[in-house]
Amino acid sequence: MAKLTAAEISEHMKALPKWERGEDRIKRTFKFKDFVEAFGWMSSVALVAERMNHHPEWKNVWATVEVELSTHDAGGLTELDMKLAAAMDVLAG
Ligand code: H2B
Repeated sequence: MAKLTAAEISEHMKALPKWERGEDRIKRTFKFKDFVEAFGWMSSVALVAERMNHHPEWKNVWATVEVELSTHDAGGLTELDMKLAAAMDVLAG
């Protein structure tokens, strides 16, 4: 999986307005009603991530989940990060 160019990343970010761009990653904080909603969403995302063989870095504190996506094997952002971010947005409703 090839690292995206700066121009390609900018293009993808238009479809991911709630995500913030970091140096080699994208980040978003998701807020839910309570812990069960947050953990339920994480469980749904986990199944997608496993199917993609692409896994998030995330931290859950009660109803909040802080997510960072990066492709470690590529040392930066790839299409996989953009696809997983879009899937997370859809699953969050
Ligand atoms: N997830 C992410 N985010 N980046 C990777 O480079 C990656 C992964 N690589 N999940 C996969 C697993 C790899 O380590 C295994 C061996 O397939």
